[in-house]
Amino acid sequence: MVTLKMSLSCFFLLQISLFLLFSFDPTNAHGLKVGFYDNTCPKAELIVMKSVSDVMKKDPTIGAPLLRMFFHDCFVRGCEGSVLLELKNKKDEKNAAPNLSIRGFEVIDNIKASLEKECPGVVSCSDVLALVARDAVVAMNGRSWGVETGRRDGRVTNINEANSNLPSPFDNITSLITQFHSKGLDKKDLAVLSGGHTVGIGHCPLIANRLYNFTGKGDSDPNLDSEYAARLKQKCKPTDTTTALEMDPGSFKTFDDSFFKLVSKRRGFFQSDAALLDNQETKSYVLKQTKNHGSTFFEDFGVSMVKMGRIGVLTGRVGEIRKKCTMVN
Ligand code: HEM
Ligand SMILES: *[C@@H]1O[C@H](CO)[C@@H](O)[C@H](O)[C@H]1NC(C)=O
Ligand SMILES: *[C@@H]1O[C@H](CO)[C@@H](O)[C@H](O)[C@H]1NC(C)=O
Ligand SMILES: CC(=O)N[C@H]1CO[C@H](CO)[C@@H](O)[C@@H]1O
Repeated sequence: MVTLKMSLSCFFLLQISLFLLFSFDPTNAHGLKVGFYDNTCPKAELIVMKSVSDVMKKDPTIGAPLLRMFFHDCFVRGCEGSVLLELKNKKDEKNAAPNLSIRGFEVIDNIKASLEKECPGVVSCSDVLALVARDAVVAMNGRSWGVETGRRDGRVTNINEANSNLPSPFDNITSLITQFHSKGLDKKDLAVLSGGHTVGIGHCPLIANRLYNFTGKGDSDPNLDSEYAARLKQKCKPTDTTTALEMDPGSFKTFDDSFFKLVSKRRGFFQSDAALLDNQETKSYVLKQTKNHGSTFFEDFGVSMVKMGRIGVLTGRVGEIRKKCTMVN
C-alpha cells in the first residue's frame, strides 16, 4: 500500500516536473499564436495594416519587396529580425549579395516607431515583418490569413549566413527541395511559396545565362519558351546589369495565380521557377493551379506562410524586443 502510494506520488511529481519543464521551454515554437498582442497592444495589427496600406497607395511596387523581406528573414537564422540589423563593418545580412535589391527597410522602421509610441517595448521587429508580409499581400489583392505572433528578436546578423542559406535563382529542383526541407518546409510549400513571384521584379543578370549562354555555347535555356526568350532578350541585353523586368508581366502588382500559368507555359522567370516542372509533386501542384476551379493557391499560400513563419523562432524569454529594428538593445 505504502509503495503504491509512493509510486503514485512519484508519478505525479514526474508529471508536474515534466509539465514545468515544457511550459518553461524558452525555445518552443508553439509559443506563437494568432493575436498574441490582443491584450498587450490591442491596436498593433491595425497600426501595421493601416501603415502598409498607406505606403502602398503611394508606391504599389513596395508590396513585393516587403513580402520578400520576410522570406529572407526566416531563411537566415529563423524569423527573428536579423535581416533588419545593421553592423558598422557592413558584414550584415543586408549587405549580402542576395539582399542587393531588397527595399522597404524604411517602411519597417516607420511602423516600428509608431508601435513604440503606442506600446513601448512590446511588439518585436520579427513580428512586424510577419504582419507586414500578410498586409502587403492583402493590399495587392491577395487573400488574408491569421498571422501567428509572439516572436522575439535575435541579436546576431552575419553576411555569410545570408549567402549560404538563401536559395539562388540558378538552383535546380533537387537543391531547392533540400534547402526548403532543411527549414522544415516540404515540396508543396516550395511550390506554393514560389508563387510569391507572381508579384515584383527581377534583374537582368539573373536571367542573362538563360537568354544568351546557357551551356557556354551561346545558347539559351531549352526550358524557356523561345518566343518568351526573344521578348526578354529585347529588354535584357547581354551585359545589362541594371534593368529589372516584371516577373509576371502585366500583373506584377497583383497577387494572383498567374505565376503558375506562366511556369506551366515554360515562362517561369528564373531557372528556380522553371525547375518546379522537374519534380512530379511540384509539377502537379503547378498544373493544378492552372485549372479554372482547381486553384487552391490563395488558401495554400496563407498556410505555407504560417509554416515559414515558424522557422527558428525565438519565443518566451530568449531574444529581446528590439527598440529599433536596425540595432540590438
Ligand atoms: C524558391 C526559392 C526562391 C528563390 C531562388 C528566389 C529568388 C529571387 C530573386 C533572385 C529575386 C529577384 C531579385 C532582383 O533581381 O531584384 C526574387 C524576387 C522576389 N521574391 Fe523570391 N526567391 C525564392 C522564393 C521566394 C519566396 C518564398 C518568396 C515569398 C513568399 C519570394 C518573394 C519574392 C518577391 C515578392 C520578389 C520581388 C521583389 C521585388 O519586386 O523587389 N521569393 N526572388
Ligand atoms: C543540382 O544542383 C546541385 C548543387 O548545385 C548539384 O550538385 C547537382 O548535381 C544538381 N543536380 C542536377 C540533377 O543537375
Ligand atoms: C559563354 O560561356 C563560355 C563558357 O563559360 C565563355 O567562354 C564565353 O565567353 C561565353 N560567351 C559569351 C558571349 O559570354
Ligand atoms: C538595401 C541594402 O542594404 N542593400 C545593400 C545590399 O548589399 C549591397 C552590397 O553587396 C549594398 O551595396 C546595398 O546597399
